[in-house]
Amino acid sequence: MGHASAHPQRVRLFVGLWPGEAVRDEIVDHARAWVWPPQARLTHRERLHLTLCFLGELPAQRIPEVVERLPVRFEAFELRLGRAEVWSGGQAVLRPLAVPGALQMLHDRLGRALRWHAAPWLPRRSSFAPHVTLARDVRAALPPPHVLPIAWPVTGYTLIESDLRPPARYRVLYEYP
Ligand code: 3AM
Repeated sequence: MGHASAHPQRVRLFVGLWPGEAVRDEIVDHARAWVWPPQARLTHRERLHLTLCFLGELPAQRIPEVVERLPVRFEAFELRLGRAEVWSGGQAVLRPLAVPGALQMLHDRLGRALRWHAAPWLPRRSSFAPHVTLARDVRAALPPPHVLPIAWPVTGYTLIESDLRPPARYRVLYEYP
């Protein structure tokens, strides 16, 4: 593909929580307990994540600026993923039973840090609905009647590039702390 063209390369970035292997396995097991309609597109195991802050597209040469803004105060916390929902946009999600204060603060701190220099378009106030997307194009999907909460110890956050060129993939660019 003509990726190295006269146009500056643009990258689609977001900051998120990137589960470890054990948590990925548990989320995949959980997704198997749903009843999916045939058209459902399940999130591949290696793409499972929780978005903290979506930055959108920017020129690749601005990545260092973003990285410079990324370190914010961070306290480890644990999520308990246990709310399975289907959203009206056709997204099946698994959500934490509660939003720990440390998660909300991390979201707010990242928003402030990134809005100033790296991403002035970030909304000043945005409702934060932390979720892991399990599947898309889901009109009628049935979550399991009982969800055994998945404990996810969160020890840091990551800057991720969402490369939409086929085969679409996520690339972890930086990990904090
Ligand atoms: O698809 P999910 O929600 O799991 O949260 C969105 C997405 O994760 C967010 O970035 C993540 C990786 O694509 N996102 C994507 N497009 C967005 C947009 N246009 C967006 N957030 C806000 N506006």
